Amino acid sequence: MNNKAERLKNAKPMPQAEVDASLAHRLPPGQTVTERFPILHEGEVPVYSLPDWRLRIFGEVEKELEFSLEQLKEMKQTEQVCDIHCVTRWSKFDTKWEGVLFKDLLPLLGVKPEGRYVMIHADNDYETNVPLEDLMRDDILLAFKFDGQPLTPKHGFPLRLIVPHLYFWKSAKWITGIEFMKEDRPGFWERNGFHNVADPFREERFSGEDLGLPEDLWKECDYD
Ligand SMILES: Nc1nc2c(c(=O)[nH]1)N[C@H]1C(S)=C(S)[C@@H](COP(=O)(O)O)O[C@H]1N2
Ligand SMILES: [Mo]
Repeated sequence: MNNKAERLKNAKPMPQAEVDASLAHRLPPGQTVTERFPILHEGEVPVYSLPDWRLRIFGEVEKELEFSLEQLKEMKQTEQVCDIHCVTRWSKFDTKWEGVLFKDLLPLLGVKPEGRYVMIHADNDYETNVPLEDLMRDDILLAFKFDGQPLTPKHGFPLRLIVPHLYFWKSAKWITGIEFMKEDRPGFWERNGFHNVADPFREERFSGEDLGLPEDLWKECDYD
């Protein structure tokens, strides 16, 4: 099993921070609220030449497509506020994002009826799988901005996905492609000990075995 899943399972319990009773229903089991914004990823923060940046659409589509940043920025931009939940047990309430709703992009993509599963491709060689049905929800965003500002490089500049109802590893930073597939296929963390679905309210952290214990790995990581 991958080290990260192993470390999470073996970590010591951490006391749950107090959360206001009116917000308690928004905090999934085993999570702690943080005001900060931890930075978590594998590998280096990618550096881009923006004129060359493309979002590639491929797999079960009528025709492969590419979108430039300008094309995506010319589309309708939507602002939304949502809660985010990381499998390393931090949750952050009321995060504000802005960008293109996936459901606004989808009609332009010519997806074949059999393309019911999606692999999100990102730098560096990151990938995560989400069923198309999940991405068709009203709150799935290809986000350019966080809190009214362009994404910082560490949080996914120029474009990241936001999938609020699943653990945050599904919200790929630095996205480069959207692949439509006939069959589901596990992404990077999904192949390395993490749950394929990843619903935080059902505590779907790990694949197979029982749930791990609370952990404080994220408290040592970078923030901004
Ligand atoms: N491209 C890419 N996206 C990624 C990751 C990664 O390693 N590479 N890590 C994921 C994980 S595990 C988490 S918790 C969130 C963290 O996002 P943040 O650094 O903005 O908090 O990004 C997700 N998206
Ligand atoms: Mo994560």
